[in-house]
Amino acid sequence: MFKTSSPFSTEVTEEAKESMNKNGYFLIPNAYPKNFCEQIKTDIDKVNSGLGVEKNYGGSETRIWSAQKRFKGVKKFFHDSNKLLSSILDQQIIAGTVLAIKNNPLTEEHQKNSMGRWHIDSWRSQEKVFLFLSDTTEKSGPLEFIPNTHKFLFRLKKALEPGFFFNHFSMLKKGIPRRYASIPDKKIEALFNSGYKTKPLLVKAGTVLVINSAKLIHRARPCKEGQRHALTAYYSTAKGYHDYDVY
Ligand SMILES: O=C(O)CCC(=O)C(=O)O
Ligand SMILES: [Fe+2]
Repeated sequence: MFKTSSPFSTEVTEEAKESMNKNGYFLIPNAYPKNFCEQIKTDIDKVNSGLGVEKNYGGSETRIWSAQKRFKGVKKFFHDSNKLLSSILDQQIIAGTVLAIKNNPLTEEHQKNSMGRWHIDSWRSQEKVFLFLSDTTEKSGPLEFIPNTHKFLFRLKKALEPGFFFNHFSMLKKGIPRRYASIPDKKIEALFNSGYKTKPLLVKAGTVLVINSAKLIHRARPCKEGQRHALTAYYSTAKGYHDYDVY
């Protein structure tokens, strides 16, 4: 039923490598066929609780970790993604976990969860490979990021700006090193006013994104209508990070 060959040609892999170095991301449309995505969505919809399953934002977001161990299609994506990223980084690399995520619209009482979502994932290097399983729209809670925020000079300047990366959100858990840094919405508004633009990923199901999510400022836009399913392979995470024995 599934294609066994890799969906990423040598050419695409070379382009991805170049674009990762320059832009911190690369998009690959039509990497997987629709029926491949639909099967994984059906698998995801059957899981609602158990080991390695989280509900967030008032139940509007379901996170299923170690999805490569649960679903056949995700296992294929995991292998393809490992191969792709190993070529991009010129080193053998294996995802620590694959997250399967499902977003439903935020209910009225959870509207506060639409704020405070912009962040970078880590202060260390971190790459992620996404496979979008649903067509995304402005309203279905697409991943969005701000191009050029991965650049060294931008990061240096903002690391020195009070309240940008180092602010009350990111200082909340005293003594525990935060894996990601939240950036206040007001600071993001100021960025937009100074000419930076958001790039919401309005894509067809089957699109793959490679992104350096430790550098590019991003968020999942709050879902207002429709539904969004996606996979994310996590690289360069701490050992055991959201890796569950779900065989
Ligand atoms: O769900 C998404 O599109 C992004 C989520 C995210 O940025 C994260 O989990 O770090
Ligand atoms: Fe993130």
